Amino acid sequence: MQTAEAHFVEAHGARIPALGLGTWELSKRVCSRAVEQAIRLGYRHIDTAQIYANERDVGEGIRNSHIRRDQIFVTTKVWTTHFAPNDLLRSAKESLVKLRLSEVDLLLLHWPNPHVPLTETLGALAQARALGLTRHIGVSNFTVALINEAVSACPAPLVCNQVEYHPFLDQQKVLAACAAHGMALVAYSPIARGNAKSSEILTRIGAAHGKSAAQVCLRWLIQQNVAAIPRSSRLERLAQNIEVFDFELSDAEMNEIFALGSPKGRLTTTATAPAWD
Ligand code: 1BO
Repeated sequence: MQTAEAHFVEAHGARIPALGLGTWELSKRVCSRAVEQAIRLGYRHIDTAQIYANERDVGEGIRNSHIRRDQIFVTTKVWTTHFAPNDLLRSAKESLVKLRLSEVDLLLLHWPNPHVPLTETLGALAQARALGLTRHIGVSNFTVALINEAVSACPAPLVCNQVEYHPFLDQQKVLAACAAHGMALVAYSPIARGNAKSSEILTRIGAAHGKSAAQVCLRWLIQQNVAAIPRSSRLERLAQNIEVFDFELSDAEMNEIFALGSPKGRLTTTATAPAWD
């Protein structure tokens, strides 16, 4: 059987494991246990963020798994209130202290912030990379226009844009912009926060492969060369989410799923996103 460890999305020298664990809204023991269990199940990519307030828990989970540091890909993100250059570097160092790591694999700007010049923030992000605080840098929740602006302004390659992406949200323009710049797309909320299971189409396609609607969503993303970071703290769900490398969706099935997407299918609300988004 094919395993998650063998699948990567590559961009500017970064090898991002195609299936990772998202940790948004996980905290304390639930978070550290989910991280530890995920790694034991074969996950090699863990995603956290300063604003999730769980970097300590994520670090503890990684240590408890006893995985070798070079076997695991760790992403964290700088929140928008720390985009002034000195503050960004200070904040990135603070994340490393909380994670108890000497560097992360990927450091992202979590959300665009129109109140701080992007060039300055990107300069500091590139400096974080030059200082060895992170191996790679990227952005999150960037629109096509902002991706183009960021790529021209950044002194170092941006390896990814992490955005909400699932069958009900059409992200083809963002995906095309990332591809045009050699950037990977990393999908958060990839199973639409559990909404996948109420889709008759996803359920039917899954049944044809002996898989769930959620597994179909993940497979659909991976077949687009997108990395997916589903969140779960339940062992059986963690195990199911990684069993997506032993089947293949046909072109007809892929297209049927693409047809479910709408530009209005976003689930991340202004209650969770910064007010200026
Ligand atoms: C506010 C957090 C959104 C996903 O990272």
